[in-house]
Parts: sequence; structure tokens; C-alpha cells
Amino acid sequence: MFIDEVKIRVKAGDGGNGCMAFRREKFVPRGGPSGGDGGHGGDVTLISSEHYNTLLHFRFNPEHEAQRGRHGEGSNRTGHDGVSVEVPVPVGTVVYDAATGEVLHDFTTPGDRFLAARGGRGGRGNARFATSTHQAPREHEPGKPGEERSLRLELKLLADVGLAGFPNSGKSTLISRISAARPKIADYPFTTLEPQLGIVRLSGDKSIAVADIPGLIEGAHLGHGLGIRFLKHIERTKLLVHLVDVSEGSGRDPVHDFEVVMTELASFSEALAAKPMLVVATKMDVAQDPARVQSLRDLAAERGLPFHTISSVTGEGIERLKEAMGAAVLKPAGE
Ligand SMILES: Nc1nc2c(ncn2[C@@H]2O[C@H](COP(=O)(O)OP(=O)(O)OP(=O)(O)O)[C@@H](O)[C@H]2O)c(=O)[nH]1
Ligand SMILES: [Mg+2]
Repeated sequence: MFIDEVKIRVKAGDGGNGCMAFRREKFVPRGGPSGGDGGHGGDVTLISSEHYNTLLHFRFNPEHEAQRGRHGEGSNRTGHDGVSVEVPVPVGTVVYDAATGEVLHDFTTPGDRFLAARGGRGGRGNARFATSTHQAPREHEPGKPGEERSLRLELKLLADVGLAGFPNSGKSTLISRISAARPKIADYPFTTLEPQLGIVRLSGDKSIAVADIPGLIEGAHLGHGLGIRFLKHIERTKLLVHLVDVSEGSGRDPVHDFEVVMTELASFSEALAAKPMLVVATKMDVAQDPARVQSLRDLAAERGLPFHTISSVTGEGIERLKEAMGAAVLKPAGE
């Protein structure tokens, strides 16, 4: 199951209490203070890992607590520090404070760490308070509580290119043609129920990550179809590839399809709709009516968007499209 939003609670360990004790030994009258310090509480740290692709492992395990520090003891024995906890999250996870909504951390690379809850400091034992004029201190401190907070984790796939379009427009077929990804493909809408990444190899040892997401229909922002909640996975891409079925089989008008999807993208985020975009007419092998293709080509020209025609069945236009995607994504910043 693909889970991309969870709430979790993290609680660091409390610090151990400092101890109050005095040396009591035979033949040593008036032994000095000997209360040891409490140990520090363990931390809870989130760490990004490539071994996780979803937040599913939090579903039944939303509470993460680190161990408390042990109390200090007599004879100047310091309490042991509590054991810290490391919690793995997939790369692409954004951490929010559940209460304020503030972004606390954004995991963009593997092995990145975020201290989610700091362990409490151990209290000082009375031995630490001794001075030349205060030789029998009775002061000692309690440990400080460990931090505790509620976090909302949101996974946003890190892809260079996002595929957008109606259900059944051929998004999954395209990604299976250009990458090793093998999403489910079928001749009915809403085949794809969860986002998937494919790595597309380009010439010169370069590669780009492409995200396939469930298709959009009119009113998706109102919850129709699978809604627009998956759009967050293409929110951070550099390029959108907008697929439009130009075959008669869709039973709809390509220009209308294009505009519907644009409206849904914009209702999710204006910035998403304004991203660089390639317009791609799909299923050319079964596109009998050239007027349908031309109407989409004209629309793309009107909007100043590059236009491609492909067939994932015959392979027509696929190499050119890959090159165009690579060029758009890999061009140096600022161009
Ligand atoms: N003839 C032909 N059929 C295609 C082509 N590309 C995709 N199809 C067919 O179109 C149907 C839908 O393809 P998918 O790739 O599942 O479409 P999708 O856009 O991923 O659909 P959702 O996951 O539902 O959003 C399948 O039956 C494919 O075999 C093509 O280039 N030519
Ligand atoms: Mg699909």
C-alpha cells in the first residue's frame, strides 16, 4: 500500500535525576558529597533511507520514544545515558509540526538526519555543587524532560519529470516503454492508483526520474475520480509531460481534455500549472483523424509549448521525446 501522509509522535528520553549522597566509609569521618549526575535521555532522530518508498511503516507504528537516562547514584556514579532511536523515512519526506503546520525539515538526499526530539539533560548530582566554602552541598537537580512533539510527515516523490493527463491517456504505457518501471496498464480509467517512479536512461550516462501518477478528470479538485491529492508528487518536478489521447477511442476532444487537465493542475497550484511543459499526442498508431492531432498542435503553438507525437506501441516519437525531456531537465540552471 502506498501511504504518503502520516501523523507521528516522537518523545525523547527524560534526563536521569542527579543524586544526593555523602561518602560513608569506616575511618573516613565526614566524607564529602558523592552524588553522581543523571544520564542524558536518548534522542529521536529521523534519517532518510533509500530502502523505504512509502510511509507505510508508520501506519501501525506512529509512536517513537527514546529511552530515559538512568538516575545518578552514590559513590559518584553517573547514570547511563538513554539509548537513542533512529527512525527511517523515505527520501522526499517533508516534516511538518503537526500543531503549527511549519515545515521543520525536507529530506532530499539519502542519509540526511533530522533531530526530531532532543533528549533531556541529566540533572547534576550534589558532588558537583561542592566548593571550598560549601563542602556539604545538599543541592541536586532533577533530570530535564525529553522533548515531545507531534509531527506530520508527507512524502513527495522526487522526480525530474511528472506525467499528467486523463486516465487511459497512456502515461503508464509510456513510462514502461522508456524505463524499467512496470506499472499496471489496462484499457480502463484509473488503472494507476498510486504514484510510481521510473528512471529513464539517456545518452552519456545521464538519467532522469519520471513520475507516473493517477489520471485527472474534470472536477478532480472536488474529489472526482482519484482527486488531486497525488499532484503533490509532481509538484517539485522541473518539467511536466502532458499526455493527450488523440485517437478516436477516447471519445473526447483532445483540446478539451488538455484544458480540463490544466484547470485541475491550476486548482491544485498555479505554480504547478505554470511549470515548463511538453504537450504529447499519444496513440498515434490508432489516430485516424489528422484534424484531432492538428487541433492539439495548434493549441500547443498558441501557448508556446513544444509539441510531440508518439506511439508507445510502434515506438514512433519516443526517442525524440526522451531527448526533449532530458534537454529540459538537464540544461544548466538559468538558461
Ligand atoms: N494503440 C495504442 N494503445 C496505447 C498506447 N499507449 C497506451 N495504450 C493503451 O491505452 C490504455 C491505457 O494505457 P495506460 O498506460 O494504462 O493509461 P494511463 O494514462 O496510465 O491510465 P491511468 O493509469 O488510468 O491514469 C491501455 O490499454 C494501453 O495499452 C499507444 O501508443 N497506442
Ligand atoms: Mg496509469
